[in-house]
Amino acid sequence: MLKIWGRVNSVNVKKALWAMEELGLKYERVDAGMEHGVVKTPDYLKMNPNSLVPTIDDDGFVLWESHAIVRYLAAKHGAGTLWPVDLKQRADSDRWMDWAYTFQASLRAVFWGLVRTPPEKRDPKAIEEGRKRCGELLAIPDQALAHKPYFVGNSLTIGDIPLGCHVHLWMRLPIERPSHPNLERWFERLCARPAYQRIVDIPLS
Ligand SMILES: N[C@@H](CCC(=O)N[C@@H](CS)C(=O)NCC(=O)O)C(=O)O
Repeated sequence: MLKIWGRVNSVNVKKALWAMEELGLKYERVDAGMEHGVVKTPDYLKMNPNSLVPTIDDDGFVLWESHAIVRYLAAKHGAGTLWPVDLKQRADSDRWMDWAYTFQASLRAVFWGLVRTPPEKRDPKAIEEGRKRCGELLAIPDQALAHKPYFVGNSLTIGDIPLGCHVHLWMRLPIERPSHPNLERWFERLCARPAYQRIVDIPLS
């Protein structure tokens, strides 16, 4: 039985869970991280020495790093759907997976500042700088989505998954956002997917 450790409000756990749900996999989830603890226990550290979530155990095969998990599960269960079989399409989807980290680096200050920091401890300058930089960065995927519904063509692939989770935070934060019409349409498409509704589009916390 596929097992995953991670709290549901973690953006990186969401990537793995969303992929699992899109692939129709049965799994058991164990709450771990932040208030749930677990990640510093000797047993967990044996699986994941980073003390971070997510971690999966697939019949004895233990894996951490959310993007590696998404790639592994998609390659195993989603050839031709989440996992593009064409080499160039897969490289394209890999590129967007990796680019999600570029966006995350700027989004972090905004999300943590507004959602996980009490008002009296917030750093408004860092939040505003992050917000502006995120707005600039998102012009890049907005342009890429000008003539296609998903990053790699006509259907959802691994290329949409990490950014789909980070962009959700961006879209749901109480902030001013510059207009990115293609990206907004892509986000609406994600929001129409039952798996995205169950896993990703939940209240920010
Ligand atoms: N690069 C790692 C980062 C994992 C990570 O930073 N996880 C965060 C949650 S998003 C975490 O474990 N934070 C500590 C905690 O929840 O206790 C991945 O993508 O899996």
